[in-house]
Amino acid sequence: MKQVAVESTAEAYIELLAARGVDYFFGNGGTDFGPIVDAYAKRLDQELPVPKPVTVPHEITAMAMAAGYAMVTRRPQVVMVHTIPGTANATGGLINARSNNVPMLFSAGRTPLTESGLKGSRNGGIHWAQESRDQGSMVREWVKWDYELRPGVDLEGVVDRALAITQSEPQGPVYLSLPREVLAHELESFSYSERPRMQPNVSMASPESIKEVAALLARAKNPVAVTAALGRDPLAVPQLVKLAETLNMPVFAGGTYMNFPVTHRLHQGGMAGSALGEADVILVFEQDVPWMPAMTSGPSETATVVGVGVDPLFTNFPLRSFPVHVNLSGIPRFTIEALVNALKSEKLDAAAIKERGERWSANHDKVRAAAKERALAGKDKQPLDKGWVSYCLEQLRDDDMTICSELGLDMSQFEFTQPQQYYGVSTAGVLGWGVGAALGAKLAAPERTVVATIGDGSYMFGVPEAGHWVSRKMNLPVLYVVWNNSRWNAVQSATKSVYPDGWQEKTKTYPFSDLSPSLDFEMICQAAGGYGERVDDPAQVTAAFERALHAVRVEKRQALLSFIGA
Ligand SMILES: Cc1ncc(C[n+]2csc(CCOP(=O)(O)OP(=O)(O)O)c2C)c(N)n1
Repeated sequence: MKQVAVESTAEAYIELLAARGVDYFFGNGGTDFGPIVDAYAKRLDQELPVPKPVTVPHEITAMAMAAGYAMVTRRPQVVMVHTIPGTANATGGLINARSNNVPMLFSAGRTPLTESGLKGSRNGGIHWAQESRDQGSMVREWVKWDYELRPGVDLEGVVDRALAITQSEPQGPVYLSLPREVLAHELESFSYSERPRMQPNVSMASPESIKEVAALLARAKNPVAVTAALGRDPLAVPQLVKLAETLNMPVFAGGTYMNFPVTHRLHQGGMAGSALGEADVILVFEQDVPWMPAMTSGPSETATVVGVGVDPLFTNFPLRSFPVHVNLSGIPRFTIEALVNALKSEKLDAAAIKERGERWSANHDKVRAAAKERALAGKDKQPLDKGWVSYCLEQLRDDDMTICSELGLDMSQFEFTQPQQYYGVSTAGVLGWGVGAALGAKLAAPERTVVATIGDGSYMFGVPEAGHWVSRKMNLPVLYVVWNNSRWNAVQSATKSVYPDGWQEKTKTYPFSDLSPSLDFEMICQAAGGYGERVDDPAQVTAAFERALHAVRVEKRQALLSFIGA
């Protein structure tokens, strides 16, 4: 046991978070924060251990920063917001974190429990109306666990449990509400065990099911792998490469993480589409929507679909009818490694594997050539072509660049090879993630060049002033690439998909998706001391990227390029 002098439960909480290895405390406070603020003031003054405090002027940004940081480091950070208002503003970020399986200790103050009599009791007009009968109910659907801290004696167990649960697979945020009197409770010392009381759950697929799938794969004529989020665990990626190479199995990998090197001869682009119809075994690695039932016929009746992931049933989804004929639930890196080993005892058909490899390698070359062709076809277009602008950035990209993508550029133009090179907004798609996620990624890996590629709509959802302020305050030079098409294209195309010959198409009127006239977004970044440029000439795209990269890499200040695009 370690004993330290502390003045309050709030201070004990901060001591414990630091001892448990939490690096950052992203805060957006209110009247509930007094005990936390005071304890931080003391500990910063006395140079006592703390998770570094980061003031974030909007909850959307705070949640996305913690998520971006955790996506890079795989370690949970703390976000604390103000009672019910802060919880309400943060909920979108929480839904993204849940959907992206990002660990996080999300917390909020709670209005003081008592009307008078205790240190921290109510003393503000808001303290009555801000009470929720059950504050956790605001977010319970999106967290794995929630709790309200009672008088501080259980503090250590509660924090250890929160951190262990958020890191157990499938990972996702937990919620802790912290009443002001509980935080303000006066203490003289705090004793805690230096060893965390518990570890996260780890699960593995059974040896029998691994053997069954290895035998299936050995016999398969056309095995196909699809994945959207396997690369959340970077160590799973080389394992999938090994498995794919053993069988010369094609891999369709798009989604929210870098799951399989795009330059690999077995990488076949994003969604599998018609290739599924010919497959006899389909391995679905961490993919919530492996095909679109309304658009593709999907696999044949006789194909076997194998789910590989921490929860191949996606238990949180109310409706999901994709087959999981064989369920290899467990940490995918272990499952894939076990499959590779099990295949060593199977009899493989070397000639068939060789032929398959040649076929898919040729298809890979076609997919890459088609992407390049699409980009070059746009090289003279005005308004700018998304493929062309993306291609130009790809030509300048090095291994040390991280791209956080939220509808800004065309990800099929990028040839990512390592997990740290790409992160995408969750498939739950609560927009407003990109601005903050890029800041979190930069905080996690300051040596990398971090680029956020964001639609103009998504940029505005992300409360950009809050992000630019944090960037300036914390010296986090991120490059923002804003696709300024003066519209919500997603809403327009979704309308068109349901009404291809409808009134929108006939009249070219766009209620609820027209964002014109657009803003001079570059000036918003300039207002925060950053470099900002509007780009509308396709011949200037590369030079503009070079100027902006110079600003973030050499001048060490944030930059924003606003591409006037289609
Ligand atoms: C918080 C939130 N509100 C609304 C939506 C619905 N929505 C999905 S895409 C989109 C438009 C995004 O615009 P932009 O970033 O400019 O990209 P574009 O559609 O032009 O490609 C909207 C409004 C959402 N996903 N999240």
